[in-house]
Amino acid sequence: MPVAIITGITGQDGSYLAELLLGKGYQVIGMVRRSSTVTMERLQHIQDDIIITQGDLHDQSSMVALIEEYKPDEVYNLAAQSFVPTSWSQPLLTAEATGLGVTRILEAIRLVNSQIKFYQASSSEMFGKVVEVPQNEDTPFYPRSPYGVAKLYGHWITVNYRESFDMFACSGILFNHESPRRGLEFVTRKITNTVAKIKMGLTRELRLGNLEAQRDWGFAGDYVQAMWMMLQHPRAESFVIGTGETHSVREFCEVAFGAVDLNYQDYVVQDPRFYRPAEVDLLISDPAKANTELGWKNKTTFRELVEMMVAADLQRLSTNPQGTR
Ligand code: NAP
Ligand code: F7E
Repeated sequence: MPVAIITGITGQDGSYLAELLLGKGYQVIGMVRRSSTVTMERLQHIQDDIIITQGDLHDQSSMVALIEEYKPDEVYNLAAQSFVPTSWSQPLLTAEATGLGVTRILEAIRLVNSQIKFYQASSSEMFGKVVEVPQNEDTPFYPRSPYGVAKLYGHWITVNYRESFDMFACSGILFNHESPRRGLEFVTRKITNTVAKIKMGLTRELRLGNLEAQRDWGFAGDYVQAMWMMLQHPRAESFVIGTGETHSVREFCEVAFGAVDLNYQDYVVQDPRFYRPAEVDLLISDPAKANTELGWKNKTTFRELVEMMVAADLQRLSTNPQGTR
């Protein structure tokens, strides 16, 4: 039975990846940081099938102990401080966790068993103020937030350990991916959750920042398959994963409100509190390499994604108004 460790298993992607790997017959070990409350909401349905163990990206020895104890075949590093606005208010924490945390786990692998395959969750935020449209594996980087800068460090240290120590270390440069399990502060889920609340008469407006920002949004369930495919590929490389389409926040609102027969213009209020010190205006992927070399294809359309998220929020609010999923 292959063994996989997932850091960040309590997050959106961690829960989908755990489901995928269990379905493929893996023993799944999830690293979670110590917390005073339970953060297992996304894992309730598979909690009995996985092993949960404590560890923290800030703590080198917990990483070494984890690798020594569970002897994994594969390690997926999904843990990070992942919310871009927080990276301006907590830039050093972001650098420590999202950046240096990658070196800590790579070092643990190198010291214990350098044959273990490693996946790093890199991000389209590294392209930032894009110098090329669309963005592929060879597009130069220009990050626009402390988060993007930290991810860029994580990406390059992954490439460097691959080249320095011949480790099977992959960097997946994933464009935005969403789902009904997306955290409530990210714009897609903020929109679909508020649309559902408005439809049910629980609130009357949706306050947002920049409506013109454009993103390449896909479905997280499709993207975790690409993570696994990268580690089954004959060579460790970097891959761009995205849909190849871009849509604005305004367009997301239009489709989300439209899904419940409402007009977004009647409810959306622009609020300067949600503008960023530096914005990423346009992201659009060129996933040709993943399509041909991995055989990975995006399956969910933009409209299907938005409608799936609105439907899930309506369903959740009608049965469990306090829960987040
Ligand atoms: P997410 O929902 O925010 O999950 C982040 C995970 O990291 C959570 O499990 C969190 O644990 C954990 N974590 C945070 N700090 C930690 C620490 N110091 N030690 C151990 N664990 C820690 O993120 P996601 O959307 O699933 O994304 C997964 C990864 O892909 C992240 O690295 C993100 O930056 C990257 N990424 C995401 C996207 C996207 O569009 N979703 C695109 C490109 C790259 P708690 O539950 O305890 O908070
Ligand atoms: O913002 C605009 C905002 O916070 C998307 C993370 O998973 O994907 C994510 O980063 C856009 C931005 O995601 C609001 O200005 C407008 O242009 O949903 P987001 P993100 O910053 O793109 C990348 C790939 C990651 O790697 C990250 O971990 O939407 N926007 N109004 C807003 N954004 C938020 N959050 N809230 C608003 O009210």
